[in-house]
Amino acid sequence: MKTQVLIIGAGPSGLLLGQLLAQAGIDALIIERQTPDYVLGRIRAGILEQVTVDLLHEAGVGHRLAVEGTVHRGIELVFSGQRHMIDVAGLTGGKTVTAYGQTEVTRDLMQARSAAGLPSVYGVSELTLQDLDSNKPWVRFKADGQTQEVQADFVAGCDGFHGASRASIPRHVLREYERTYPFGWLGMLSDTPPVSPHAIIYANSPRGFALCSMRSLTRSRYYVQCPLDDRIEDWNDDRFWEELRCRLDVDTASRLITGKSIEKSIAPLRSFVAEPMRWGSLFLAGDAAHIVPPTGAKGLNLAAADVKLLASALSDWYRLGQSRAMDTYSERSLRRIWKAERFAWWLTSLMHRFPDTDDFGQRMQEAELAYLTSSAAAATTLAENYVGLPLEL
Ligand code: RFL
Ligand code: PHB
Repeated sequence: MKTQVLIIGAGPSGLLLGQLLAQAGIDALIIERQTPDYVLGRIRAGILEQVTVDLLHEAGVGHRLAVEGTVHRGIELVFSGQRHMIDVAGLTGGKTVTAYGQTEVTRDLMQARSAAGLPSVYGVSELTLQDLDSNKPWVRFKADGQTQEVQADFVAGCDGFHGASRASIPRHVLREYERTYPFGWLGMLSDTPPVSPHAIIYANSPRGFALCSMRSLTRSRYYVQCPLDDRIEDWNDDRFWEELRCRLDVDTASRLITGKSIEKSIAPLRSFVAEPMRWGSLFLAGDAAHIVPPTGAKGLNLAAADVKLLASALSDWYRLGQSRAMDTYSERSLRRIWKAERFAWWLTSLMHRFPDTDDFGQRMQEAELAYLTSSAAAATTLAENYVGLPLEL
């Protein structure tokens, strides 16, 4: 079998790339290890930058987002037992973020793909990537018990942090930068009205970080920082709600509406960048190339930005025969990625309790938060990073 662009992974990166390439008249085949239901069952990101919202509209998958997404003009920071609003829109000339779950973005993209009759193969295994350093790369995989081979002009590695694409780049070519954090996030989803429907709440407390987010006006998403070796079984719903309450200011805690959880999961936190993002005919995008701790809500947004640059680079190649945008893809993407890495690392460091955070460390975090919420200059640096830096820097 042959295709122009073989996309590995049907997460948000792979699906959005497939959609943008289809609009540009470029053939693409998506192969995915899991089933569609499994992909849709992973509860992950919830906050979309304006750049991502615009891109989803441009890709023709913005109808439901426009109706069901909740626009947030600010965020709230809780520290020293008090809640403070950061007027993100006011500080960035009107830019906002939108609460709309990654599962919904994925569902919209999957539906657009199947409605257009575009090809995807789910449930692939034993994937190997071949001749990536030539202009005739090909892959072999198993699907429905049959071994298949596909040749392509280009391969897009959209297969996430644990995928096969990055692992196919020789060690001497790839440079990896990594930091792991000594705690995780315990996330819980519940069909209860969000405690703060108009702004995400980020809380710093001596007991650790907490986050109040939402998926809709009737579905909440909350997180608490937890030790990495905690297990889900250690956290029944009552313990979760109690811990969350303890980390919030009294007013927010008193307004919290609790209920039965419908999902709970523990995620480790990691910062990671792989350079370069291109090797021969292989291009990496999204979590395959970089990971940020979720504190800045940047992961999915960075993935969307990579895909935008990659789709337009591939379109320049097929439409105009120009390779310049492809040749500079890695460098241009990485410029923005490193800035987002810095922001996510900084906000993570500011908001969490580390094993070596002593009383002095706690007061330093609180002093920085007090500065952030009282200085327009400081608040602006937070706001402009939170809504997302311009696509091309
Ligand atoms: P994904 O979503 O991991 O998709 C990769 C896909 O590739 C498949 N795959 C393979 N397919 C074929 N062959 C193989 N060998 C394969 N190996 C893997 C996988 O099955 C999968 O379907 O990567 P992608 O598309 O790059 O998307 C990235 C985002 O998922 C990720 O960055 C965000 O979820 C991060 N994130 C957040 N990002 C935000 O922008 N805003 C947020 O509010 C936000 N919150 C979060 C988050 C991530 C979290 N966790 C669990 C890590 C909150 C959490 C808790
Ligand atoms: C979420 O809604 O899942 C969410 C929101 C903000 C973050 C991370 C996750 O920073």
